Amino acid sequence: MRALFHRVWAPLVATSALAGLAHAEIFDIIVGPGGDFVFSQPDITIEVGDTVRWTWESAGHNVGSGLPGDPTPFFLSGPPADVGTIFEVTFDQAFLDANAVPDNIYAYHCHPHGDLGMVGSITVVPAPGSMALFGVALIASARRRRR
Ligand SMILES: [Cu+2]
Repeated sequence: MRALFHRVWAPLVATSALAGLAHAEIFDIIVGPGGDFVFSQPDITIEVGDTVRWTWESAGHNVGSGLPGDPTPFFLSGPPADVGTIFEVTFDQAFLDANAVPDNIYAYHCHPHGDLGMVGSITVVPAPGSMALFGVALIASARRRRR
């Protein structure tokens, strides 16, 4: 019975972990909507593993991490670009580890228009499923050790 339990549990935990990864979302931000010097939803909160996708609705903008006049090297779309440009950043654990900032808050701005208020921020929080899965894995391994 116990052997059966563990034969069932291990694949279940592995499958759940994969399902968690598949839940990563894409958050869309419009760059320069209506020709205004703004981002459509400048300050957003996402979960680890999610992707932010900026799409240019007007020309002459870019997206770079950091504050106006104080850029950081974490991400940069390139020079100011044309309508239809798309720039994506995936804020997975590897990105967070390589580009650590306090509270996982990534400020960003448009270089030409940052001083005009074309700024935003991405706050990255843990995916709720990740801790639950961690708990399940701990319980499974504890039971295994007790055999
Ligand atoms: Cu701009």
